[in-house]
Amino acid sequence: MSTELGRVEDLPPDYYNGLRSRNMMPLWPSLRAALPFDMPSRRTKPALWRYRQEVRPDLMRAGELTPIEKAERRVLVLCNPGLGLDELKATPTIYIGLQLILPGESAPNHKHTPSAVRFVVEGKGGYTVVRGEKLPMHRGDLILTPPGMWHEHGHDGNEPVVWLDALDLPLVYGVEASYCVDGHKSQVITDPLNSSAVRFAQGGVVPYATLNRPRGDYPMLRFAWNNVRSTLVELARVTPLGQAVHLAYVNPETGRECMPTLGFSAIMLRPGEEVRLPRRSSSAVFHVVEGGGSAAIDGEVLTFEEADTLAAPTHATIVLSNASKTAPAFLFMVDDAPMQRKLGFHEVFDR
Ligand code: GTQ
Repeated sequence: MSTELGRVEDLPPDYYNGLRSRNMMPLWPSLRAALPFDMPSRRTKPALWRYRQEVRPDLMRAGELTPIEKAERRVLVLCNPGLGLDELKATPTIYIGLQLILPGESAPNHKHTPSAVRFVVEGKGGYTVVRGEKLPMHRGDLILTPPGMWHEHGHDGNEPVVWLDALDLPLVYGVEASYCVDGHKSQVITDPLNSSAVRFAQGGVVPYATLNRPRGDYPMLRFAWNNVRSTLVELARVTPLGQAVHLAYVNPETGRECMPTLGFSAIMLRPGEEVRLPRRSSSAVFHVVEGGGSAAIDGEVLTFEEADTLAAPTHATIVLSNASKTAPAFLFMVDDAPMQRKLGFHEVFDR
């Protein structure tokens, strides 16, 4: 098989320009770029956004500069420098924003084609209403707003509330399918008790009626951090050192991923622990819930603290280390493995 393929310069200019004028292109000069051997070409860089020194001050300033009515969603978007800032991408498929809502403010009801989740970073009293269900936002809680589901945010407390938004916006926008519908008015809260989180509070047992009805797509909309954290601590007791203590957020009725394109998981690093994650074809974002340490992403070492956020390209080698010899560290992880699995090309490599 030939490895040196013909170049544009090898073609008569009038032929090449004629092709272009008729909206055609020869494949062979671009074939190796479109389908490189063995490893995709990646523009995404290993990246770190520091919360305390950088993101938080800028976000609080946005709170002073831009009233909520002028923002609808007051969000600073984490943009991967390798992908160009205007693309609003942390990775090729993952959008990450940090959203601020101040006491008394609300973000109006709408729905859209991209999938979204919220992961709460700081502040008490925030809530999101999804499908008429009022979902409290405590630090570390994961809240789902599936595609096409009405959602709005509010605030009953008296301090700034910040959460991380993760959306598959780059993917949905990329296929020219991204749009939003304005709800014009607030939802009626039909479920003030957040009953979907109550029903599935304990893994392994589900409400009996679940067995007699078709699988609902999104039976559980909020995953409380205190449950996830305590489950990680228990899982750590039965996981060999050096192997990742890693939990996936799933649909409790199916045991499969809880959203269509993006995957969500939580990792505990035991005191002093270093773990090499299996290398995977999916891209990922990490958000530090508790503790500090470092991430070596394709060999680039990034030092993280609580509430920092990191991005890793597809196919990256990732080694996570806990800097503390006495305290655990906890990370929330977003990846695009569900999309890759559905498209049939997700891979986990031996090394
Ligand atoms: O809160 O509904 O960061 O619609 C981007 C788009 C948040 C939201 C974002 C959104 C939202």
